[in-house]
Amino acid sequence: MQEFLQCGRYRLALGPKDRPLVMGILNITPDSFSDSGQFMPLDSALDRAEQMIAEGADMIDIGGESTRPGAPVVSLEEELRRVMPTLYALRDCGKPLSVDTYKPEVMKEALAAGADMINDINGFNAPGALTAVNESDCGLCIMHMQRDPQTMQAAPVYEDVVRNVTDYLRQRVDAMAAAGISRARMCIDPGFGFGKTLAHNLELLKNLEVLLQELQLPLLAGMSRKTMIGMLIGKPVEQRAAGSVAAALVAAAHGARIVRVHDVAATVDALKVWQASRQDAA
Ligand code: YH5
Repeated sequence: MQEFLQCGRYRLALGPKDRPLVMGILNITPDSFSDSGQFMPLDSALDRAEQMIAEGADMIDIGGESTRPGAPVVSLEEELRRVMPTLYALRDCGKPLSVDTYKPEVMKEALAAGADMINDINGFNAPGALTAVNESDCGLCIMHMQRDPQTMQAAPVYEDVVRNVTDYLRQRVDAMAAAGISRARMCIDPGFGFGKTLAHNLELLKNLEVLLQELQLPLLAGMSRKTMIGMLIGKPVEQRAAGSVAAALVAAAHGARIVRVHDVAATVDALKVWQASRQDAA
């Protein structure tokens, strides 16, 4: 298993003894800006990013399209209008900047502007996605999704969810390696909530070790505030912080090396306590 992730300007320590890294979520979407239908103004986005960094975020994941189940598709132009100013403004914030996109044109623009990582919920499947990231040395998060954000939660079915997700990720990793992309840049993600029932999500969570064993790549887990947490605790999205922190710890205990979260301060505290209690901690 590789002990670091090549991530643009950064080389992130992800050994088994290192504390898992916290990726703070920065949504630049209308539904993330509480009091109007407008998209988040640049100032609020920068404030939120600075706050997450002060709270201990190890990296920032900038997203311009909501991929919540059934959320509307955003045009290329609109996504660029949301993501690019934020990316330029945060370029020298001292932390690796990830961009959450499945559009090759956004990947190219983001990398030209200095993004350190591309986080693709579609596993770099779009025509042109591999070419878009090939020439750079950015980190790559390869996520599993069944179908697409509009239809994925209709009736997800798997023969064996752990097997199917592992096979999908292996196929993507192999295709990317065949295109000349170094494995040192890759991390994998089972895609919690992306075409999965609660039972599927829990089956994956309990078996992250299988993905790790089979693919030998660092694993990123994103469960923060998702419906699976809501179903387990019976609470609306604004009351899911403690449940989300617990999910992040469980993922870490099962071998996740990066957790993607909204509640950065609470997650960092929890991971510090967990890390100190480990027999083999660095
Ligand atoms: C992920 O798991 N998820 S966007 C619905 C929610 C709350 C949060 C109903 N991008 C992932 O965060 N990238 C997203 O409440 C991601 N892994 C990676 N790598 C969906 C999301 C969310 C959806």
